[in-house]
Amino acid sequence: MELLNEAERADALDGLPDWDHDDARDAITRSFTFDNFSQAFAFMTQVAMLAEKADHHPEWSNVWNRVDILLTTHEAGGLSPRDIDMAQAIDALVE
Ligand code: HBI
Repeated sequence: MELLNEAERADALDGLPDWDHDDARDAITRSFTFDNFSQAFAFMTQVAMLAEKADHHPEWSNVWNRVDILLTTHEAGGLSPRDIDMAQAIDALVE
């Protein structure tokens, strides 16, 4: 799996306005806030099923109604198209 080059990364991030680039990790991050823990955990369940299907898993944490997600491709050592695809699929869950 190939890393995104700088131009590809810039293009991808233009299409993901709610995600931030973590320079240190070459990762993308987004924080989601829900009304309560049940909604947050239901969202995590949906993301978990997407992740299993894609064999591409988030680094994440949950505190009550908040879910923080970081995506990067470990085997590539940074951002790859798989992260962009996963971010788009996650965004579609909350649109
Ligand atoms: N998830 N985010 C992420 N990055 C990976 O490189 C990755 C993964 N899930 C599974 C996976 N790689 C496997 O393909 C390998 O660890 C075997």
